[in-house]
Amino acid sequence: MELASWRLLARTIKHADVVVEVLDIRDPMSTHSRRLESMVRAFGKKMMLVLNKSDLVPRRVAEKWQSIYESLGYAVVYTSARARLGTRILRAAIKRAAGEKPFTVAIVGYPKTGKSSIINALRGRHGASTSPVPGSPGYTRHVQLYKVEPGFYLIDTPGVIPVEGGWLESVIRGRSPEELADPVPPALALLERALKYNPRSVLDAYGIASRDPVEILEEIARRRGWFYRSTGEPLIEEAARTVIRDYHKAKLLFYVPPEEYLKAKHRSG
Ligand SMILES: Nc1nc2c(ncn2[C@@H]2O[C@H](COP(=O)(O)OP(=O)(O)OP(=O)(O)O)[C@@H](O)[C@H]2O)c(=O)[nH]1
Ligand SMILES: [Mg+2]
Repeated sequence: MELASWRLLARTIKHADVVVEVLDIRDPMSTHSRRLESMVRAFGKKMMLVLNKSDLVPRRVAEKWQSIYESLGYAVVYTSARARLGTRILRAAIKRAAGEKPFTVAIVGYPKTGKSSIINALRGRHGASTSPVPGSPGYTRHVQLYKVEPGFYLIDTPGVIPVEGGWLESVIRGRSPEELADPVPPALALLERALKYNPRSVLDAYGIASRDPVEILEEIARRRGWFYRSTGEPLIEEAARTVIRDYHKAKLLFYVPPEEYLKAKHRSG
């Protein structure tokens, strides 16, 4: 399954002139794929980063992340597809990176980073029409080309990077709670992270003042009337799935400050 996904991603990249990787600005380091990057490099394609969901962080944080990635040599833009912020800048940056028309751009990234929203935002104002990719037998069926403007095409495929990594990482990378054998450990880790980076996050999301992740899950379950029928204990698995979903929906709101990158860099020398 995962292998097939990487293969599909490779084929998407092969068809593109520019590859745009969409990261979640709440945690860009965890939603940045090294493996994707080496694939893009191997195909000799140009690459850009988009830090999306910038409406969820203060502006200075968005700017700091942008300057960090710029200092690492990336072409990078921050956007909010939801608030339609930065999409004009993104369109211009893609054109700069792509050079001469016609060109084709693949929008890729981990699940739920906002790829489709960005495609819509990029196309929106132009009322673009769709047309299938000409040629390339066997592949044509899966690919849709969207026209942003004449000579500027977007490839819409499942440009989804297969989710790998540990359980906390995989949740931050968009893995749905339904796909997890046990949602409790990642939910506990997520709550810990939320309390660390935004001490008010749990209070704001649930009105719960506790700072103990297990207690928080129990309290969420209790308040919603979720109990094990056999023992009457709070059904924390259901609460855990709720917490994970709420991070994805940004109801449980926190972000990793850019200073963490500088610390991680320091640690790794
Ligand atoms: N706050 C905020 N939410 C966003 C933004 N862009 C997308 N979202 C939300 O994030 C969720 C995922 O957005 P999609 O555009 O479907 O993301 P995707 O990357 O195409 O998702 P998959 O196709 O499932 O991989 C949706 O609930 C969007 O409303 C943004 O800029 N800000
Ligand atoms: Mg999508």
